[in-house]
Amino acid sequence: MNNDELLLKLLECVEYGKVNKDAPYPPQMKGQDGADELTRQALAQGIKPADILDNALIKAMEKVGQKYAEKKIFVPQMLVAAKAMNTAMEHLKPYFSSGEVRKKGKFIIGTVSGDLHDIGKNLVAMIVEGAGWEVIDLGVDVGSQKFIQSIANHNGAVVGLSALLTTTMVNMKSIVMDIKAKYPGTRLIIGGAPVNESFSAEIGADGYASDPQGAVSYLNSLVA
Ligand code: B1M
Repeated sequence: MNNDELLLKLLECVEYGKVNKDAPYPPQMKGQDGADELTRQALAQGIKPADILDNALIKAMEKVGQKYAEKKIFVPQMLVAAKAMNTAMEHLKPYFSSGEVRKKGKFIIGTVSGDLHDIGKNLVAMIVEGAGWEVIDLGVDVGSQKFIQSIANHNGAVVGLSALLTTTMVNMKSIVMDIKAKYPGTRLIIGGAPVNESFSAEIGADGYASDPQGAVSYLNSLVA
């Protein structure tokens, strides 16, 4: 398979939730290589990790989101697609997170309360780590207290909040307020599909990034 064919096949595997060769799901792809094998093959073939991410994995998730919005698929299909994406990302992680040894600072990140989406947050964590920051990843469904406890343990850390749902982005406001009340000097950046610059300003966050590179630029500007 040439590079384009391979990326297209990988996109399909993530879109339809084909995790690896042994996975019985989806039935029409039984016995075929899955996201696991094809990501390894793509790397072995010399395709850049950023191209694998942008041209196969993220595109697949966009298709999955589109089909879900059109009610052509439902939550279980989104879940298997996410599983396939996470399997592929495990192979890319070493390329994104092999940052320089000397760390620029600490970055605490979590997906906010009520929200279980972690693919975007994991990508931000990986790429920020690769840019030379120590990352403390608190996971998903993270509320004020967990962030505050982590700030207490990591003095001076910058905090990143991620949200993917319009129903959970509103939780960012109370988290920002609680953190600022306890640690007024803490710098906070938010991101995730439903939020934007003006929402960030409205809730009193210090920054907004639409993608991982934006988060890196914001963080680096603090230590420049
Ligand atoms: Co969910 N889901 N989901 N889902 N899901 C969306 C977000 C949705 C847009 C689908 C749709 O309707 N088209 C929709 C939200 C609608 C809305 O609120 N406007 C939706 C819904 C409705 C739901 C449920 C409510 C469905 C239900 O149960 N009825 C439910 C909620 C569960 C919960 O959280 N409490 C739900 C559940 C799930 C799964 C668990 C099945 C699964 C998540 C699995 C996982 O994450 N481990 C899932 C998935 C996979 C999606 C879609 C298809 C893909 C999300 C994704 O990973 N995108 C999504 C549709 C879509 O996004 N097109 C959808 C790829 C990822 C790389 O992008 O996360 O945007 P993203 O991250 C980007 C940027 O946003 C940015 O950088 C990342 C890389 O570029 N970024 C930051 C993110 N965080 C940042 C932080 C920063 C800076 C940048 O600084 C701190």
